[in-house]
Amino acid sequence: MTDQDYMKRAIELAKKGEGWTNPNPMVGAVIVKEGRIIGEGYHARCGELHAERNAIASLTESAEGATLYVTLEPCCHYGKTPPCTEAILEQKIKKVVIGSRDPNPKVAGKGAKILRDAGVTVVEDFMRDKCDELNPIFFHYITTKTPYVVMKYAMTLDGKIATKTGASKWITQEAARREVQYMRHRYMGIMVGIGTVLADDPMLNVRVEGLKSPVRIICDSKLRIPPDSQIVKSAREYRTIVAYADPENVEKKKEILQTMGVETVFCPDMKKHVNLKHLMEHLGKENIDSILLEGGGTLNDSALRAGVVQEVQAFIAPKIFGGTGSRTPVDGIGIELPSQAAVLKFKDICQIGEDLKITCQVLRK
Ligand code: AOF
Ligand code: ZN
Repeated sequence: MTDQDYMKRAIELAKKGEGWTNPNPMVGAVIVKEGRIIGEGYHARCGELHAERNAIASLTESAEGATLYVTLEPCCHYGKTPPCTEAILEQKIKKVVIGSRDPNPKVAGKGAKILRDAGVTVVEDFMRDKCDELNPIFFHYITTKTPYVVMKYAMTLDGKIATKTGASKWITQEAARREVQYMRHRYMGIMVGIGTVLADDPMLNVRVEGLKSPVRIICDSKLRIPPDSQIVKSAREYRTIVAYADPENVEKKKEILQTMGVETVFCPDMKKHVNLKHLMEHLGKENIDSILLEGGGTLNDSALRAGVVQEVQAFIAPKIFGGTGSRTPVDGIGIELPSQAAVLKFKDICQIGEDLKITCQVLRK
C-alpha cells in the first residue's frame, strides 16, 4: 500500500462520522508501521474522542516509530477533549502526514508546529483537496460563525417546482427522495418559509432508522404558523425555531407557541421581513453549523440576495410541467441583465435513479 492508499483509508473512515460530528469536522486517522496498519479511527460524534485518539485506542502494537496519516491537522488545545498532539508524542509516533489545514484559530498551524518542534517529521497538504472536500461546513462555520447553507430543490426539466395548481408531489422519484432524507441527517438544520408550512403542513423530519432529524427553522414574518400544524404539534420532539419580524399583535401567539415547545426569535429588517443575515448569526451562536434550505421560491430568492447561501443542490426530473404561472425554484422580482446574475460553479453531477442531482458552489450573489 502507498501513502495515498493510507490517506484514502483515513478519508473513508472520516466519512463514517457524516451527520454526527457537527459542528465538529469529519476526521479519519490511520497508523502504519513497517507497511502494516496497526491502528485506525475516526471522529464519531461531537464531544467524543478525536480521530487520532481513537486510532491510538485501537492500536494492536506499540506505535513507536510509526507514521500517522490524518485527514486534518491534529489539535493542540483543550476543548471538549485533550490535545491530540500530546497523545501523538506520548506514543512516540515518528512521522505525521496531514491532509487539511485546520482553520480553527485555536489550532491553525500550531498543531503541526508543536509536533515539528518535538522532533516529529510532519508532511502537510498531502491530498489536501480530497481531504478538504470532507469539511466545507466546518471550514465555513469555524471562520464565519454562521451556518453553511445549502439551497436544495427538485424541479422538472423545464424548471418548475410545481404544476399550475401548486401540486408538487412528486417531481423526483423514490431514490432521489431517499437521498433528501439523508441530506436532512447530514445538515444540522432545515429551513423553510411559512408558505411551505401553510401549503403542505410538513414534518421536516427524517423517517429513516438510524439517521437523525434536523432542527427545524421556519421563516414566518407575521408569526402565522398554526398551533395545530404538524411542526408545532411535534416541537417537543424535534427542536423548532420560528423567526418572525413583525412585532404587532404577536404576543399571545408567541406565548402559545412557546408553551408548545417552539423557540421564537425576533429578527426584523427595515421592511418587517426576517433579516436572514442576522438570523444566520443567531443560529450560528446556537451551534447550528449547517442548514438545508428547502425553500419555496420566495425564501430562496431572499436567501440568495442576502448572500447567505453557499451551495445549491438541484434535483432535476426528466419531466415537463409547462405553464406560465407555474412556480420556479427562485421567484422574487428577478434581475434586469444577465450580468447581474448570481454566479455559481458546477461541482458535481450525478444520476440518482431516473433523476439528476447537480451540486454547485455559489461564487457571487
Ligand atoms: C474533531 N475531531 O478528530 C479532530 C478535531 O471540542 P473538541 O475538543 O472536540 O475540539 C474540536 C476541535 O478540534 C475542532 O474545532 C478542530 O479544530 C479540532 N480537530 N476535531 O472534532 C477530530 N481532529
Ligand atoms: Zn484532536
